[in-house]
Parts: sequence; structure tokens; C-alpha cells
Amino acid sequence: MKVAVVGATGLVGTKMLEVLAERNFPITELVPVASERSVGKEVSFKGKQYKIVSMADGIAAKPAVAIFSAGGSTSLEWAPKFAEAGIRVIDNSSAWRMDPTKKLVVPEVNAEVLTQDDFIIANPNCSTIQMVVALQPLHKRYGIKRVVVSTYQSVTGTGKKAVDQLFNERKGVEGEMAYKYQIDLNVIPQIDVFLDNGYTKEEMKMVNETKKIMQDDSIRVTATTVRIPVIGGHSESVNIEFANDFDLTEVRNILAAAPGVIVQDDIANQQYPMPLWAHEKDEVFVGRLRRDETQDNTLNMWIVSDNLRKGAATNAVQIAEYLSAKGLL
Ligand code: 2RA
Repeated sequence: MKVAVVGATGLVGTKMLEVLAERNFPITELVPVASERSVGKEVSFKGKQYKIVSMADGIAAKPAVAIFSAGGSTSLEWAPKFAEAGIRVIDNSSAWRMDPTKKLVVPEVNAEVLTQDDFIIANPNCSTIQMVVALQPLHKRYGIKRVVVSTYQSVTGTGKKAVDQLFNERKGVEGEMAYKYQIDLNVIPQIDVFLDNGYTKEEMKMVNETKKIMQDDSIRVTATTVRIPVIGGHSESVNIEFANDFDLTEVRNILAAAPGVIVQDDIANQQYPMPLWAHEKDEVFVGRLRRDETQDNTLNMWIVSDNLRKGAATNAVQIAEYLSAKGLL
């Protein structure tokens, strides 16, 4: 099958190529697509070199699927053109996520919503993906009323410029700033722009996308998203109020059996999820499971996942795998 990767030179695009190769996605030909300034350059995939092509040539190549990670404005302009040519688009930007006519998919949670009519499919925000993978099995069993989440997000979520800023600062070297402030030895309680309600766009993505993916507008979510000087993945402290009481051992067993989840929860041996261990893995790691002793039916947990993988590239490839398995590619 011909597969296009649009934005093939970015952090996520590069990770998409890695994941497609690792998971042996049935590719007969790769069509790397990027902006005009990258056309003609080459990317390596499974030991072969492929020349980067323009958007128009990407469409002309007629891939079965195009996985986009090229920013919202590029996706708004080009995803419809790929779709009109009969190419299914899986888009990693926020452009289509809250469009009521588009599906927002985390395969472990709601893959069943996908149909043959879906030609532009939205990949959720990284911080949302890792949270709903852990929330869904517990929602099914106990019913979630409210979620309070604080995130500790890797600079890789911003992109290469932010990673460079962190390591330049660490080396004491002047360089381009991805953030308004120093990030090394600091945390920045702002991801994306502020909205009229005092929340950031990132925080409202977690609020709104969670409801759409879990198909339950009754779930109340409030979020504080924070950038930290880490590269291995995003971490989240999550407080969940259920409609019903729960048994902690049962919670641990439900999570251990949940698709895409690995429980790392052995405080006697100081075993808990960390970006250090989650980096370059595809699972969502859950630990620090404990009852919130200040409120009935309420659980605290800690969730870590590699935001470039399950938070972006791997989730997108898993959507493509689902489409392929259903004969839709
Ligand atoms: C971030 N979740 O971490 C956003 C976009 N990747 O910056």
C-alpha cells in the first residue's frame, strides 16, 4: 500500500516513519511530503531513500492514506484536497478535532466510530490521548463524574526548537527561544495561548476532546497544563471522581487488563511511571494509584506516556492499522 507522511521532516513526522517501520505497516511505497523548502531532500525509510515531494505531487501519487503532522493551517488547506482525491487523511493537528463532522479517535477507546465515510480523521492532542486510554476502562466500570488533571509536559511537544532551547540553556549557550522564558531549571504554566476564560488552548483541548472521544458530555474535566524541562514524555496527575465506589485492587486489575496500559505501581520498591522509562515506548504507564481520602468515590493516579509515540505517531499509525484491518484502505 502507498502511504504518504505529510510533514515528514518534523519531530512527529520522523517518529511516524520510525513507528510505521517498527510495526511493519504494509507499505509498498512511501510518499514523504513536506513544504516547498524541503522538496527534493531525502528521507530514509526501511533502508531505502525517498525524495520528498510537494503537496500536489503527494496527491498525484494517490496513496491509500496520508498521515499528516504539518500544522493546522496546512491541514485545513490540504486535507480536504487529499480527501477529495479519495485519500484517507489521519491528521495530527488540532484543525479538525472538534469539527462535529469529523471523528476524533483513540483506537483503544472509540475506534468503532470509524466508517467508510470518514476521509479526514483527527488524531487527538497528546495529553488527551494518554489520559483517555487510562480513563476509559474505569469509566466503563464505575462511571466518571469529574476529572481534575495537572500535566507536566515534555518540550518535545513544542518541537525541535524547544528541545534545542533546553539543551542550549543546559550548556550555557545562547540560542533561539521557543518559549518566552528559560525552560531549563524552570517550569512554565502555559501551553499554547490563553483564552477569555483564563485557561489555555491546551487545557481546553483536554476538557473538550475527552468528552468527544469518550462520547460522554457529562464528564466534567478541569486541567492545568505545564511545560517542564523533560524530553521522554508527558506526565499527568489525575484525580477522578466516580459515580460509584471502587475497590483499589479491582481498579489496578482493570487497568492491568486494559488495552495499551501498563501498570507500574509498587511503591514499596519505588516503582512508578517516569518519562525516563516511558521514552520510546508505545504504552500508557499508570501508577501511584491511591484513594483520595478527602472525598468519597475518588481516585488519584499518575499517568506517563511518550507524547511523540502514543501521544502522536503511534496513535495515528494505530488508526491506519484499524482502517486497514477493516478493509478501508
Ligand atoms: C504540546 N500537546 O505538548 C501540545 C502539542 N503537541 O505542546
